[in-house]
Amino acid sequence: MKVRNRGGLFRAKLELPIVLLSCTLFFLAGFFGSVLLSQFQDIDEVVPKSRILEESVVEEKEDKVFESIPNGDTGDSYVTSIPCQVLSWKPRAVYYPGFATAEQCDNIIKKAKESLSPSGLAFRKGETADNTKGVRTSSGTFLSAYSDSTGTLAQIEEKIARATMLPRSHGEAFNVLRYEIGQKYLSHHDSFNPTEYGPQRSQRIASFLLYLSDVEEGGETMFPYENGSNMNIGYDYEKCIGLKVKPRRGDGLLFYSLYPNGTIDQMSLHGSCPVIIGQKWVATKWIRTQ
Ligand SMILES: O=C(O)CCC(=O)C(=O)O
Repeated sequence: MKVRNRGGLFRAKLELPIVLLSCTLFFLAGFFGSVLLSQFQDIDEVVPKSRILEESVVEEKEDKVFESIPNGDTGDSYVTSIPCQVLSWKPRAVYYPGFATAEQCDNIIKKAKESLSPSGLAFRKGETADNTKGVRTSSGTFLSAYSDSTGTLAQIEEKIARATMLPRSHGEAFNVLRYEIGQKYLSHHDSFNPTEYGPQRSQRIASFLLYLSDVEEGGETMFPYENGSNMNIGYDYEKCIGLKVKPRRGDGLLFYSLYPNGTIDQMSLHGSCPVIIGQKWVATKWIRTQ
């Protein structure tokens, strides 16, 4: 009895720490398990599943080498791609990082410097140089591809035609612009509304801007009416608001002024914010219906 009692006491003494230890282990396992689980849930919340899917699809495509198929007389026998980012559907605006090389940008600036003069405007009925002073304060020049012996403008023109699938023959000559500190272009449409400008034989469908320089501060291309914003507030055309695109040397920006049905997209209103620090160079290619 005595022995049994001592053994029982010993077991009783041992049971309590074992129970405590087991409880502690269960608690710790539960605690760390829930912390780990909550971390995975956080990742799911930050990166929605659809985006993860999209990214993996894009990655797969990037790794893949696409095989060409038989081409038509005017097509290519090889597969190419021009990297781009859709910035907006309202207006339709697409960004093309690295569209031109630094050397191509320098060639265009060098050529443009030979013939810069104050930028002009197309006047609405009643507008004159006097009453539109301050609307567009940059300097600029028109350069056609055939006037450029380096071949740079022809290469860029060809690439723009591929990006837009609008033939080179529909493009106006490049309008190369230089904005110095404080210079700007107030918001405007590139298309010409016949009720303001009179009947139009051909209309500007799209504009492709090739940024030829970085700008330290300011000089963004802005779309104040992006996605319908600021349209009903009596927008002050001087104001630099809405979707803003910061110029970066070699990058391109395409936007459409007309809807596919040929009417003017009011949300394509755009302008150049004043340059605050630095200098802005940009080459604009306006593309027309004919
Ligand atoms: O310089 C810019 O960013 C805009 C130029 C522009 O609006 C134009 O050339 O029509």
